[in-house]
Amino acid sequence: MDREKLLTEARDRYGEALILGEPVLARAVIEQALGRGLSRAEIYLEVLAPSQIRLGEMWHEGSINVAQEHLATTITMEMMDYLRQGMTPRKGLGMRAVVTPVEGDQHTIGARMIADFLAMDGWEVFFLGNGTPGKDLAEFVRQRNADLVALSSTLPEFLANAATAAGAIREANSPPPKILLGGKALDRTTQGAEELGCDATAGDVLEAVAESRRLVGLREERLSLEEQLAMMGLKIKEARTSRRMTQQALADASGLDRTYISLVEHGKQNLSIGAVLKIAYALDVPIGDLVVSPSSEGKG
Ligand code: B12
Repeated sequence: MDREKLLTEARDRYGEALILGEPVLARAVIEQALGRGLSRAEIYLEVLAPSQIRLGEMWHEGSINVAQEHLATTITMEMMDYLRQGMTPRKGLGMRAVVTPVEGDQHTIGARMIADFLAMDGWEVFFLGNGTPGKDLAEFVRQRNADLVALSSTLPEFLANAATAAGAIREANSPPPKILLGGKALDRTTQGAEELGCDATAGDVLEAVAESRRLVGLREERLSLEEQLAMMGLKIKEARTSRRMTQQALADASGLDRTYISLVEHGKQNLSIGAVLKIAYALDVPIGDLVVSPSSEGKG
């Protein structure tokens, strides 16, 4: 079965298991997805994350209640624990990161994902499961001699706590670590990193990893071919879906096969320059937008 179909099937079945509140079924879906060759990172990003977000919509619409949402969130946390155990991190970077939701914010899943992807990237990561008061966080960061603090804020009303934490961290640490801010709250504010006392903001997990590296000066690090293809695949998929194109439409517009596009989007196809050009033209994006690497400049 094609990867896109495998992912869709895993997402649908995992979503059903969450709504039913069936941890055993959820685990079986994830085990089957792994058995069928989907990577742990793909399962994190394309099965667990969208299922949680869908769950939020259902809760918002009132089609599931708070108890069902709590159980489903617990199941996803358990699946993340399970997936994390089998992850093989890259060689150690010699960098330490503290990852935490901001004080008051109980949304921990996004922060946990950032922590896990940083760990996979070779960082030594301390994940503080719950929002920690700024002063205690600053002290912890000092004790651990962290190079980076990644703060996660889902609710905009807690962004002020990110600024407070950043202030406390800077006061207690000389030189201070780099401070990265992310999470859904950023979609609902016009405030930028600087106003919130942080060094940078980032959107998703891949950006978080790239931006973290840039902040601590790991600019020259090269991506492996596998990583570059995975990131390029995600960029292509992002550009295609934002243009509301199906894989078939992109295949037709680029003169490539749909199965080939599917492999590309999942980072499983080593593309020729010609194929990259065809895809860039069909999507009407500059080729440089598709070729990303952690060493490229991020936003400050
Ligand atoms: C699960 C959940 C909860 C759980 C959280 C449990 C837990 N242990 O995490 C509980 C029940 C506690 C909860 C509570 C509330 N919630 Co809630 N919750 C959700 C839900 C369903 C899923 C969140 C989630 O896990 N998403 C999946 C993760 C992977 O996505 P993410 O967090 O956005 O993270 C991604 C990025 O943002 C980014 N990222 C995240 N952190 C960081 C950090 C850095 C440094 C970087 C670079 C990137 C980054 O990377 C991640 C991967 O791409 C969402 C629905 C939704 N649409 O998101 C609502 C949602 C976030 N909640 C919402 C609300 C309103 C609440 C409550 C106020 C409800 C209430 N009336 O009590 C409370 C607030 C409690 C509090 N003080 O925090 C609203 C927020 C609306 C808004 N104003 O923004 C949402 C959107 C639901 C909705 N549609 O209304 N919630």
